[in-house]
Amino acid sequence: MDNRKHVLLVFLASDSGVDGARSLFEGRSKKGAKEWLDRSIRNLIKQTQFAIPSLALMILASVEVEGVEQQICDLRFEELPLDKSWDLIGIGVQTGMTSKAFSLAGSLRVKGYRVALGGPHVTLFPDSCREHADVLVHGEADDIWADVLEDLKKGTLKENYFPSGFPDLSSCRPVKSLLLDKRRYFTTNVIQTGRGCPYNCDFCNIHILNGNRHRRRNIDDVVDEVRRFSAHDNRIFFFVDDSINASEEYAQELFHRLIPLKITWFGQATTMLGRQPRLLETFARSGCQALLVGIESIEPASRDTHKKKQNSSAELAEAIINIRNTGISLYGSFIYGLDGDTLETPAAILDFIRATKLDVPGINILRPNPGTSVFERLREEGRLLFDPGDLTAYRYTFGQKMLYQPKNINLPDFVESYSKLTAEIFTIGNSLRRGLAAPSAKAAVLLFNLFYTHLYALSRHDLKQQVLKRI
Ligand code: B12
Ligand code: SF4
Repeated sequence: MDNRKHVLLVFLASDSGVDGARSLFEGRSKKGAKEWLDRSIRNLIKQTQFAIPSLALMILASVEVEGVEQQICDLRFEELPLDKSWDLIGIGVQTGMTSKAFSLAGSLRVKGYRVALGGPHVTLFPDSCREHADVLVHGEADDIWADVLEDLKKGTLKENYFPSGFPDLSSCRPVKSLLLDKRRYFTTNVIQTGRGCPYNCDFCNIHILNGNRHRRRNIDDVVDEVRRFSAHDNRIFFFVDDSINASEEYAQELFHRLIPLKITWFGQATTMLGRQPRLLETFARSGCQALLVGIESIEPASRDTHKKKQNSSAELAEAIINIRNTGISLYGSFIYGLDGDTLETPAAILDFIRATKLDVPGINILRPNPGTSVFERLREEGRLLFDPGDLTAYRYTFGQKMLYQPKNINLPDFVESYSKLTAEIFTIGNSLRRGLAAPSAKAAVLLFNLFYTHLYALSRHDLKQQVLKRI
C-alpha cells in the first residue's frame, strides 16, 4: 500500500497577453475568416511564447519532506491530472485572476480534494480567499511549506500558515529544475537572486509583498544553481529579480563569477544601469542579451506624482543609449495615462523611442492594482471604472479595458491618442526594422514586436468598444 502523501501544485494560465490574448468582445464583432485568423495568431503566440515555468512552484516542489511526493501542473500546457488521487492541491493566486482561481478551487473541493491557496493575492487579501480554501499560506512560503507538508502527513493541517517574517534568503535552499518537462518551455533556467525593493512607486506593491529591504541570496548558492541548471538545460537563463542591479556590488561579484560559465541571459533592471559602466560591462561579458527596464514615464510631473524617483527624466535617454551600446537589447516599459500626462505625452514618447532606438517598446495603460497606493488614491478621487469593493471586478487584460479615468484627458480622447500612438509604433515594417537593428537577441526582439503588433490591435479594438458602449 502507498502510504505516501501526494501533493499537486497548480499554475493558472492568464486570460491576457502571451498566455491567451483574446478580445473581450469575441464572437460578437468578428466572424468567419477574421475570427479564424485571430485564433491562429493566438495559438502561434501561445506556442512560440517565451513561456517560463513558475519559480514559486519550483521552489515549493523542491521542499523535501519524507513520505510526501509533489508534482507541478502547468495549466498553460496540460489538463489537471485528476485520474490520480491527491491529498492536497496547492494553487497560486494573483489579483486579477481570482475568479479563475476560486472557481477551480471550488470545483476541486466539491470533488473532495483539499485545496491550499498561496501567492501574492493571498498575502495581500487573505479575507477574500478564506471561504475558497482549506488552507491559506500567507506571504513567502519558502520555509512554511515544509510545515504544511509535515502537518499533511500527520493529519493536522491548519487553516492558516504565517511565516515568522521574510525568509532569510542567505540560507541555502536548492531549487530543482529536473521536475519540469523542459520541451514545453522557452527555458527552464529561471533564477531569482534577491527579493524586496527600497522604492515605493505608487502603482506597484512589491515593496509590500516582499518588503522594503533588498534581501539577497548567497552568491555561491546562485553560481551553484546556474551550474546545476545548465547541466539539465543549456538554453538561456532568465533572472526574474525585479531589478537585477538593485545592489551594484552584489551584481558585480555574481555576474563576474558567471563569466567562465558562458551562459546567455535575460533579466530586468533599472535604468540606473546606464550609469554603472563597470557593471554594464560585466553584464555584457557574462552573456546578458536583453533586459527589461521600467521607464514608466518621461513626464517629470508624472514621475513626481507616482513617486518614480530613481532617475530624472533627462538621464533616462542617456542611460538607455549607454546600455544598448554595450550590445544589450532593451525592452522599455512605459505607462501612458499617469497623472502628469497630457495629450502632448504620446508625441514625447514617440520622440523618445526614436532617439533611443528602444528595441521593444511596451506601452501600458495604468493598472490600478488593488493593494497599491494608486488604487486607494483613485478610489478616494472617484476615478475607478470598476467596483473597488469587488476584488474579482479587477481583471488583467492586455490593455484592453480602461480601469480608471485619466486626470487631465477625457476617456474618448485618451483612447484615441493611445490608439494612435500604438498604431504608429507597432507595424510590421517597424517590427522588422527593430528586429534587424537590435544589438542582440534579434529573433526574440522581432517576435516580440510582431506579437505586439497583433496584441495592440486587439487592445485598440476593445478600447474602442468600451468607449462606444460606455462600459
Ligand atoms: C517573472 C514574472 C512574470 C513572468 C513569468 C510568470 C511565471 N511563469 O512565473 C511573466 C512575464 C510571464 C508574468 C506574467 C504575469 N504576471 Co508576473 N511577475 C513576475 C515577477 C517579476 C517574478 C515572479 C517570480 O518568479 N517571483 C519569485 C517567486 C519565488 O515569488 P512569488 O511568485 O511571490 O512566490 C512566493 C509567494 O508568493 C508564495 N507563493 C506563490 N505561489 C504560491 C502557490 C502556493 C500554492 C503557495 C502555498 C504559495 C505560493 O510562495 C513563493 C515562495 O516564497 C513578479 C514580481 C515578483 N517580484 O515576484 C511578477 C508578478 C507576480 N506578476 C504579476 C502579474 C500581474 C502578472 C500577470 C497577471 C500580468 C498580465 N497582465 O498578464 C501575468 C500572469 C501570468 C500568469 N499566468 O501567472 C504581479 C502579481 C500581482 C498580484 N497582486 O497578484 C507581480 C507580483 C508583479 C507586480 N508587481 O505586480 N509575470
Ligand atoms: S516598480 Fe520597480 S522600483 Fe518601483 S516599487 Fe516596484 S519593484 Fe520597486
